[in-house]
Amino acid sequence: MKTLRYVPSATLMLALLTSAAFLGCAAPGSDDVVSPDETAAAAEAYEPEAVVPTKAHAVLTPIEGSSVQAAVNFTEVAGGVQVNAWVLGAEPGDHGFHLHEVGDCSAADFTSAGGHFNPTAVQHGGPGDALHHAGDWGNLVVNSVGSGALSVTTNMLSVGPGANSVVGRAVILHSGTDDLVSQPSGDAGPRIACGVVELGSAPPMESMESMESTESTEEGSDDAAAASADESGQ
Ligand SMILES: [Cu+2]
Repeated sequence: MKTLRYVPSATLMLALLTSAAFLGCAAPGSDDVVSPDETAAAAEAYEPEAVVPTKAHAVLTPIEGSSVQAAVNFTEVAGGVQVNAWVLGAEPGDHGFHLHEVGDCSAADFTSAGGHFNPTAVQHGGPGDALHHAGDWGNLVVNSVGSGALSVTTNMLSVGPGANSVVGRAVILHSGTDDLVSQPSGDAGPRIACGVVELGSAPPMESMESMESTESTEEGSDDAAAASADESGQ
């Protein structure tokens, strides 16, 4: 009789131990979830053995008085990072669009984001120029109804940790055109929207679908942006 009584107890104990082991294994996976508050310091918080993230995004906040909307997705691809951006409610024309060094959009004029992200300490230029800042994406072309898109693939940025990581930096949309020549920032005028880059994908938007089908390289970015603008109803 004693043996029969102990068998169920042993089984129960084994089940409990198994559950504990399972929970113990599952716990580290929760480290993959990073809250928005944690992303600012995320670039330095990664451990070498951690899983390297492949997607990041920024949702831009407009300057006071503006209703412009914009977002950017960053995706690790072979040879670099693909940058896909869209904008709605902007003035028609070419708008300078860059990755800036500091992930801080707290200033009313967004100057808190600092200058262009330029880890290689070279001159400003267009994304297809031999020399340009890692954060030089040229211009986001906005059509007559205020929407536009940009797609750039660059080997000067990463989503994962490192000196070129986009995480914790800021995306800036300018009111004017980046002439791709003037130093240090293309004379692109005031900053009209700013967003800090965080891990994960941006919230899904209708305009994302047309952009995801757009493939381009640094050299072809202007054509791709114009094509995307045309597709969206220019
Ligand atoms: Cu800029």
